[in-house]
Amino acid sequence: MKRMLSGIKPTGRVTLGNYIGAIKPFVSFQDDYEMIIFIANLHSMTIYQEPKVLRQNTKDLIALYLAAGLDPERVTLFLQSDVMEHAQLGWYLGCMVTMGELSRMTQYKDKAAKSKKNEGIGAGIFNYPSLMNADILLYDPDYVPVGEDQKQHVELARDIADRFNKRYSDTFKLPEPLIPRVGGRVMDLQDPTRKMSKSDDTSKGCIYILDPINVSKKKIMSAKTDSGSEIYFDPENKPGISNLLEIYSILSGKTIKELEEQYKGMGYGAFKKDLAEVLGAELQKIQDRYNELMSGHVIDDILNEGAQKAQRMARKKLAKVERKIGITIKK
Ligand code: ATP
Ligand code: LTN
Repeated sequence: MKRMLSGIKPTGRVTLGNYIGAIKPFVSFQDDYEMIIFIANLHSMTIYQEPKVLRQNTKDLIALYLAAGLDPERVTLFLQSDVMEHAQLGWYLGCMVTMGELSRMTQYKDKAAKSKKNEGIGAGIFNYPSLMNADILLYDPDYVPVGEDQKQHVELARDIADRFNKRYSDTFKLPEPLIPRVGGRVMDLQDPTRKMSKSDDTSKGCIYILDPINVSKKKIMSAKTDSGSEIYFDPENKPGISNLLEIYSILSGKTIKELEEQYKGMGYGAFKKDLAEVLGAELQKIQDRYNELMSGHVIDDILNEGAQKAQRMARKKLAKVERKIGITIKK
């Protein structure tokens, strides 16, 4: 069975972008792949997190993974901070990447541009890809399913793995990013030229999975659409409606072609109303299951078991790395 690995940061309330671009695909992959999924809480520290809020976001994220259908019997689910090897390998790999490579990462460039002038940019944002490289390379995954915005980081992990293998000897598998063809970049509903992002200041264009259902439906109804009234897929000239078509396609299981056919000759209003209903029904299912999970104690047990499994794999790989690079002096 091929192996997949991915992570999500507990940096804010989980959005429809995270759900469509990451969580929902993970659930569909679990039948055919060995999955390793973690909460990237070390990564969340690159931006200040209110401790109480971080704790809540972390719990929410785990419960949402499970509520969306991830099966802990088949998937290794854990907190990144429970497996110290991530930080340790991150250090070694950070010594193998260049400042130039890190400066070319668009996520760093975007976040640096957005950061407030007088506060400076935390070094964590710059160094972050090294930790992400370690997250990936510790487990030898074949694929790393991520949204479009993370492709560059996975490619860097591949380059660093190759560099290490050539400098020492074959140690890491070269991972491949896996980007959903539809839904890899869900756009903001009010500004469909920007990615829907949980750490943005405005929330009008962003749907949160745990928001009251009627609030999310309203956001769909007031999503910015384009001039003209026809419904067809054309991200360049009709970014608003194309974004809604992608969301609808993923939630309904229908192809974009089928949806274009179904809504031929109909206006934006009817289309949005149906999409709002489909979204509402999916969110309701997730929220019901989430509420059940949050009232029990299963989450702690699942995380303990996940951490133990992940530690076993990570320790083995780190020990191998440390032997190869000469850190270990025992034979
Ligand atoms: P931030 O906005 O704080 O950077 P984020 O939501 O982009 O947060 P993560 O929580 O780490 O960052 O993202 C988890 C996963 O969700 C990643 O695989 C990412 O590519 C995917 N993702 C995030 N936003 C979107 C989006 N708008 N469309 C599709 N996938 C997305
Ligand atoms: N950088 C990612 C989150 C992340 C990740 C990973 C994804 C951290 N480590 C390893 C895949 C594999 C983000 O910002 N969305």
